[in-house]
Amino acid sequence: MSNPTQYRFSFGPWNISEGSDPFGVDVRSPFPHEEKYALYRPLGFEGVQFHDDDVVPGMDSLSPDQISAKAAEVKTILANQGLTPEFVAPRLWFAEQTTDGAYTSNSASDRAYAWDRTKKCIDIARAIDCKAVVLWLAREGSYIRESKDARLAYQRLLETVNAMLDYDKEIEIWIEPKPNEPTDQAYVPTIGHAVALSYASSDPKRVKGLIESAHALLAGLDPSDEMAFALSHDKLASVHLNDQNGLKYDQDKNFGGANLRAAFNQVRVLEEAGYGQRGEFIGLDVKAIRTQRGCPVTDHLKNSREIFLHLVDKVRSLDNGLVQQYRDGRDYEALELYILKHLMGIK
Ligand code: XLS
Ligand code: MG
Repeated sequence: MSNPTQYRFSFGPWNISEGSDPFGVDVRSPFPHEEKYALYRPLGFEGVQFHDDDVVPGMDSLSPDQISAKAAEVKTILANQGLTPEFVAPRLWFAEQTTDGAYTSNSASDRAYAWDRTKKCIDIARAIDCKAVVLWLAREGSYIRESKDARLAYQRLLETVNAMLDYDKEIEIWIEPKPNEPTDQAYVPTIGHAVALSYASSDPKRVKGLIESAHALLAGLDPSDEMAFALSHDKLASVHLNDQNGLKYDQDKNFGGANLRAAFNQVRVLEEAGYGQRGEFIGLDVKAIRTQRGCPVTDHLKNSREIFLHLVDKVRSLDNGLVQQYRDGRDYEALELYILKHLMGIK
């Protein structure tokens, strides 16, 4: 038996204070980005998830030298705070050129913008000593099916992945699927799509997946099964644990906040597979409850981490002999009662 996994945790600066109600008054002010790094360690986190412009704000209008100088500054801040950059993701959804998609846009000049931005993102990742680039393919999809040639779009996504692998021979690409929002239908909605892209790529070992619980739920799928699928292909590079109450807007709720049993099963699948033993992070992508006041607002991060660790205890104290006995006897009624009582702390 290997030693119990010492989990390490990450989140992105967009998880602090942001995420207020788009249909109501602002109940909390934004917290300055540069001051967020000092909050990580005290909250129990050592990994920082980045978008490229979290590292270099306004990067589209900066020269390569200005970009390197800013990235070097952030690298020093991270080192001073004892933090590790987990990944950098190109933010390909706020620019005018990405309105109709980035890599799959119908416009050649928009696609050229997306590729240029992606190269800059890889350069920024390398400049802060990070070898992972996350592709959350936000706008790669359609609002009406006839607007794009979907088969061509898939080819373009694969060409982009290959071009990235070729541009930098060491980076890994972690594809984060999501089925909808902002588009009506996204082209890479599930981890199965991401894994297929990986195998089709020119270097499958360097193309993996990142599974966000809420995104799997929005696809009508069980996050723990999605994770198990990726793990069975050794393609789970990271997770974004959070929760989601049914098929509605992307809620990024606290981990376990909507379905504690589903959260337990995600932890169980990760723990049973030894996820984290090779340094993989437990990433959280949670937003504070929209009505929450304060500055900075961070309790959702601390609490989601705490719930994860309690669930690790629940997984480790599960009587696996008994589970096996119920499986062997196909007594799933007894198994379900045992699981529910175990979660409630009833003997
Ligand atoms: C949005 C995504 C984003 C990624 C990084 O839903 O989850 O937060 O993790 O681009
Ligand atoms: Mg995410």
